[in-house]
Order: sequence, then C-alpha cells, then structure tokens
Amino acid sequence: MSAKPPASDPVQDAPQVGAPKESSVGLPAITHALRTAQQQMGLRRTALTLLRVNQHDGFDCPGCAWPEPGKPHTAEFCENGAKAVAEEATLRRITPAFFAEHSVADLRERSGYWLGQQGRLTEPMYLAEGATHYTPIGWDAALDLIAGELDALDSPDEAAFYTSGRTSNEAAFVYQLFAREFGTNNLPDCSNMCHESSSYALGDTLGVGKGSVLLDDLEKADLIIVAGQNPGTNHPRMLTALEGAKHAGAKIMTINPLPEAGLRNFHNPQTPRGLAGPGTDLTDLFLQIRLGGDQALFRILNKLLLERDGATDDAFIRDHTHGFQDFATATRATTWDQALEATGLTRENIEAALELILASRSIIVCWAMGLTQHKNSVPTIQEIVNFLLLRGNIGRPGAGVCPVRGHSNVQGDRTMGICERPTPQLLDALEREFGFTPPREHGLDTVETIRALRDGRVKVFLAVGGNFVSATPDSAVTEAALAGARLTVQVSTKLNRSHCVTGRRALILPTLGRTERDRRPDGGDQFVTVEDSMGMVHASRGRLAPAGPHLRSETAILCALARRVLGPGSTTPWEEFAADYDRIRDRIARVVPGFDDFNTKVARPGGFAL
Ligand SMILES: Nc1nc2c(c(=O)[nH]1)N[C@H]1C(S)=C(S)[C@@H](COP(=O)(O)OP(=O)(O)OC[C@H]3O[C@@H](n4cnc5c(=O)[nH]c(N)nc54)[C@H](O)[C@@H]3O)O[C@H]1N2
Ligand SMILES: Nc1nc2c(c(=O)[nH]1)N[C@H]1C(S)=C(S)[C@@H](COP(=O)(O)OP(=O)(O)OC[C@H]3O[C@@H](n4cnc5c(=O)[nH]c(N)nc54)[C@H](O)[C@@H]3O)O[C@H]1N2
Ligand SMILES: [Mo]
Repeated sequence: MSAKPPASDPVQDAPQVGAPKESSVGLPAITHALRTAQQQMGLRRTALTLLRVNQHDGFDCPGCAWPEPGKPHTAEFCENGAKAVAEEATLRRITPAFFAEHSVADLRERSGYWLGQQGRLTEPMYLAEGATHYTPIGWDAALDLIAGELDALDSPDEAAFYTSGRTSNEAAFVYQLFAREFGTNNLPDCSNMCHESSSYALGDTLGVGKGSVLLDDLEKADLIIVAGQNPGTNHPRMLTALEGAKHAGAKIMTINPLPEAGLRNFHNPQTPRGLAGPGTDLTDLFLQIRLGGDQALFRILNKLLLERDGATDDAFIRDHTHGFQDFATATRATTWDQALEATGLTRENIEAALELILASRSIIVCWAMGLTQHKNSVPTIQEIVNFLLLRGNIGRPGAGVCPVRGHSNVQGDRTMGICERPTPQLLDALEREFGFTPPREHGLDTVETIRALRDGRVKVFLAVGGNFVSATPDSAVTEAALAGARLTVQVSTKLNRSHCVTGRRALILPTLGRTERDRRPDGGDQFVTVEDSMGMVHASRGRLAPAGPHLRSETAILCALARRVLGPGSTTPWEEFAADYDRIRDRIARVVPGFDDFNTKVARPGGFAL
C-alpha cells in the first residue's frame, strides 16, 4: 500500500498502445481492480469498503448508473466500480502543504490522471485575484465570499450552477431550489452532454424521458439490441445481466462501428466458467455500422417490417399510437440504396437482422453515447421508438427502451429538478410548497453557459462535482471563457483540471463522497438517495470515516450557502434540511411526482421503482 501518490506522470511520460482485447473482465480485471484498490486504500479498508458496494445497507457505487439486482451478489461491483470506489476511499490526501508546493500554473501542466492520483481534497482553499497559489480559507469566509459575489450581480441570471451526475437526490433538490429562489434557471448539467437526446426523443414519443424496462425484463426478452454502447468498459455489470439473458434464451444483436471486446466474449468473474473457462459469447449478430448510420438502419428495418405481411402489431398501433399513416408513408419512401450508403452494411447483414427481429416476440433496445452524441440523435432514437411500437414492444414484460445512463445519479438529478428548462408543473409545485415565485424563463444549458461566460454575461460559476473544463466541448474556448468570470467555485472530492483553470478568484470546497459517514449535528447517521438507470430509487449509506475533519456534505454546503445568500427573506428551513435529510425528502414527496411517502418507501431494502 502507498498512501503517497506517484511522483511521475505516466500519462504524459509514456502513453502505451497495445493489441486490442478479444474478451473482457475475467481474472485479469479482478486482479487489476484489487491491486489498484489496495494501493489506494490498504487491504482491510479495501475489503470492508468493496463488500458494501451496492448492498441494501451499503452505498451506491459511484462508478455508473447500472441498476442492482433485487438480491445483490456478495461482490456486486466491477473492475471500474472498484477503481471509482478506490479513487474516493483512497488514503491519499491533498493538504494545504500540497497547494503551497504547487502553483496553479504548475498544476495546469499536469495530466488529469496525475491530478486524480493526488488523493482527496481536505480543506476549503482560496485563490485570490492575481495570486499564484491556493491558500486555506475557513468555511464561513468562503461562503461569505460567494454570497458577496452573488449579491453584487446585476441579475441572478449572471450566475450559473453546474451539476455532475454523482450528486445525491437530496443535494440536487436543495441545489435547484436554491438557484430558483435566488432567481435563475441557469442549471446546466452533465446530462446536456450525455443522454439529453434520449430524454428529448423519449419525452416527445412516449411521454416520459426515461427508459421503460427494469433489470428483470432483460431475462424475459427474446432479443436485446445493444447499439452505440461499450458496456465492457463503461457498465461492466451490464455484461452479467446480458449473460443471464443469454442463458435464459435471449439473442443479442450489437450495432457498433467497433467490435468491442466486452460484447464479444465475457468472462464473468462471479462464476467458475467465467474465471477459468471459455467465458460466454454474448453477441449473436454484429452489425459493423458506419458512424451515424443508425437512423437509416432502423428506418430500413421499419420499412421491411411494414412490407412484410403480419410483421406489425396492428391492434397495438391502432389502440396506442397516433400519426401512423404519415410515418408509414415517409418510411416506405426510403430506398435500399439510401440505407446501404448510410449504414455501410450489406443487404445480407440487414436481412439477417430482420430475420432475428421477426423471430423475436419481445425486444429491448439498449443504447448509450454512440447514439446520443450525433447531430441526428433525436430522430435516431425516435426511429427506434417507432421500431419498437410497430411490433407492440412497449409496455409489456421483456420489451422496451433502455437508454443506459452514465453517472450514478444523473437520472435522479434530473428527476429532482436539475434542468435549465423546468416544466411549468415543477415550477408550480415549488411555488406552492415554498411560497416564492420561481423564474419562468428558461436558463442556460452547458454550451450556452460557455458562450455566456465568454461574452461576460455569466460572472459567477459554481459547480457541484464534475470537471466542467475537461468535459465540455471546445476546451480552448471554455478555458478562456472561465478566465473571465469574477468567481469560480468547485465543490469536489478530488482535484481535476477545473480547479486549475479558474476565474479571477476561485474556491475549492471539499465534500464528502458516497463511501463516507455523514453525521447529523445530533450525532446520528444520515443517508442519501439515488435513482439508477432503470428508475429504481434507493438509499445510499457511507460507513467510512470522512477523509478529513473539515469536509462537509454537499447538502450541508448548499444549505449553508442558500441561507447566507437568501437571508431571512427565505422561509425555506435550510438549517433543518441540513440537519435532517428526512425533512428534505418530506418536501420532495410533495413536489416531485412518484415520491409520495418517500421516507417510508425508501426505507425498504432495495428501495422502490418510480
Ligand atoms: N470506467 C468508466 N465508466 C463510465 C464512465 C467513465 O468515465 N469511466 N462514464 C460514465 C458515463 S457519464 C457514461 S455516459 C457512460 C458512457 O458509456 P458508453 O456510451 O458505452 O461509452 P463510450 O465509450 O462513449 O462508447 C460509445 C460506443 O458507441 C460506439 N459508437 C460510436 N459512434 C457510433 C455510431 O454512430 N453508431 C453506433 N451504433 N455506435 C457508435 C463506440 O464505438 C463505442 O463503443 O459510461 C459511464 N461509465
Ligand atoms: N472528450 C470527452 N468529453 C466528454 C465525454 C467523453 O466521453 N469524452 N463524455 C461526456 C459525458 S457522457 C458526460 S456525462 C460528461 C461528464 O462531465 P462531468 O460530470 O463534469 O465530469 P467527470 O469527469 O465525470 O467529473 C469527475 C469529477 O467529479 C468530482 N466528484 C466525483 N465524485 C464526487 C462527489 O461525490 N461529489 C462531488 N461534489 N464531486 C465529485 C471529482 O472532482 C472528479 O474529478 O462529460 C462529457 N464530455
Ligand atoms: Mo455521461
């Protein structure tokens, strides 16, 4: 074990490229995960921590948003989850001495990997105007400074409040409430760069911008289509679910420009066959599609279904859809030439896909960034919804849409109202419950925030989690834009580039992570809640001692800030909220649909489905 981070920077020193892998996970992955975890946490802490990941009385893995099975495995985590946990539960610490040693200019030269390896942030730090180094600052002074800058703005819309999808439901709810009581809907978040197109496409077509399947459905499906997704790297526990589905008789079709190793052969580390045997071949049919060709693929499939006698579920279409004639006319007009050109596939490939589809009564389509990050993402996902509707594959077991979310609570943050375009229903509910008039005008999303920073229209930027500078498109423009801000604030667990590219003044506020004990002022433990990619809401309880005595929870930081900024004029009980998250959940129950009786329902092991 080494509590000391490496001095060298392997990413910058010598990047390595090897031959592509033929299969994924298995023993090498476990060994690697445990080695990384042990280096960061030591043996005892590694064992204690990893056994609590994704258990009913444990904490939600911060790695990704894949759901937990009803009865979690003793080791319900993956290689990457273990790494994500180790990153947070690491014994390495960043103290004021580190910031005295490294100037901001020095830190800017380091790779993201090196910055992340330095360990947990432990004290609030302040970068004064013109200063070269961050210096320690007390919590009161830091919060006063933010309140002062927000107070000095000509309009609340000159502030932007960014969120990354690891924030808990409770923190997200108080964050959006604070921003709206302050007077702005400027709530850009990482969803803007992630599954935004899924939310729009599904909201427009199905009425809910979320997936329609639960984990159990995968085992009931006849065919699972995985399009534009690489679960081997990004959602490794999904491979276990796909393996289960295969054993239950499902076929798997993958659509990807790359033959991703994880979807070809999976060595499940929880089974002997996976550890020592041949593993499971997951993909039955691989369509090596041209970039951006998915819309054309589903359109030609829809045309072929329309042309085939008995291939569509006409009663379902009649009873549950509208606009069918227009859709059918447009779809019939598509040609083979167009489809082959756009998809780069052969006619035989597409006909093989059609046969698999015709042989399958229940179909689920899963997708992620390979579909959501194209210019035609919304129409592509809508084409997929039409594809499913044609054969009645929505609203019954083993069938439906499955957008696989990224960050562990990105879906919950949206549910809690983190959104620059809030619905009138949400605003009405906030107004009723909290007795203030929320702003009705839409706020800025991520890209609009960058433009507004660049043009001097946003002057204060606050981020709860994330790495805004590196995650946003056009890094050079973003970095220059942030430099013009009067104040940038990062509420974070770990150091990253967004702490090194700052406004004229900057603050780092260190916060508790998922793995850590969150104490109430009266000494009891608090828990938070999250929502996974399939709409399951459940509790997350950290048990480790916090990384330092000065850390505060995200919720406590935001409530203290809200009180300072809004003053006695706000009748929201911010102090009570910070002292007892049950009080926040009581309010969520009255504001957010589906959360009635929240505190009772979330007490059940495994939580509840929205
Ligand atoms: N270890 C780790 N895990 C993570 C994250 C992380 O940072 N690290 N991030 C989390 C987050 S926020 C997210 S959103 C998810 C992302 O999860 P994924 O979406 O699985 O991640 P990507 O690596 O972006 O994979 C995109 C896939 O789409 C394919 N693709 C690209 N273009 C096209 C196309 O035009 N059509 C089709 N059909 N396929 C295409 C690519 O070859 C690739 O396989 O991962 C989550 N999990
Ligand atoms: N080039 C490129 N850009 C991308 C993507 C890509 O694949 N490639 N993917 C896009 C996608 S899908 C997404 S979702 C976005 C992600 O965008 P972001 O969410 O902004 O970025 P991350 O890198 O996930 O943020 C990681 C940081 O979050 C902080 N953190 C971790 N856990 C916690 C916590 O519990 N609390 C708090 N307060 N902070 C915490 C740590 O400081 C850590 O360094 O990036 C997008 N941008
Ligand atoms: Mo994401």
